[in-house]
Amino acid sequence: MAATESEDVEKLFTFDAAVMREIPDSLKEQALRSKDLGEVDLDKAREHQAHFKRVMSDHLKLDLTVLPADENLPDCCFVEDCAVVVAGKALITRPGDPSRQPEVTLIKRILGGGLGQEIVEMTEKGATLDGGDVLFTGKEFFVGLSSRTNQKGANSLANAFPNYPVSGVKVSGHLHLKSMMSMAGPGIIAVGSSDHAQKAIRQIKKVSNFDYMTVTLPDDAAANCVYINKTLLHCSEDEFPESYKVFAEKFPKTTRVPIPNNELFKVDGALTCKSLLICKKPKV
Ligand code: CIR
Repeated sequence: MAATESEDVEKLFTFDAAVMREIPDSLKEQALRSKDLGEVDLDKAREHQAHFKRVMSDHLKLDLTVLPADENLPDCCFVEDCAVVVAGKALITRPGDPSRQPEVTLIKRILGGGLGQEIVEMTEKGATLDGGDVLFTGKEFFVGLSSRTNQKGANSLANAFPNYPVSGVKVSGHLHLKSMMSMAGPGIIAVGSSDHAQKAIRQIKKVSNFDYMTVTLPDDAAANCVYINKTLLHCSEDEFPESYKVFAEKFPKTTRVPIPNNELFKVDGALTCKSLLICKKPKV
């Protein structure tokens, strides 16, 4: 990548604000989940959420908006699924599970209000899209075609962001595309080692318009990390010791912050799903 080109991509991973949402009590019994991984300890989940908020505001110095929980929306703390935000524009999604669709109302109000984002809505009938299926590399989008996101949803994304190529990737074995991969830096995709994850990354390599480096993690869940303001937020050593080692070895010079997440993981919550990252003053 030429120097200016890589600086432009870096700018797209640079943020000055974030939106999160508190965890409702109803999450424990009613949040959607793909398998039974045991009961969620709400106190611990909220401790983890508080830790993440501190990383966002104190460490990363983001202007953090924390929305109140809504007991009627048990999955409302997974804000990533409600919008795709790039360089001042926010596509408000239609989440694939109907129980989650009302979550977008407040997210739209906040993004289009004080956070000053240009709002685009999904108008195509039958289109569904979860933010957890959207992998933005800074140069193009890959969209997981999953139980939550369909081709029409991918088309809506392409219409909203016409400057970037959009390619669909079939998701198997996981809720979302980003349940098994994510950006670990500009041009670097962290990916899990399961057959499902490897199948997905092979599809990406076939259809991508640019070259990417991949870092393979022993655990698919650990391949969901967040690269923001030159800092890599990733799994904790307790939860995924082998994957933690890989992050330490492959990113020796990057500031890394481990994030505990084992309670929300029981209801398919990954690290990326906890926040929407915003640039109030985009420079690209
Ligand atoms: C759901 O099934 O919709 C929630 N329990 C978890 C959503 C997690 N979203 C994400 O990682 N982007």
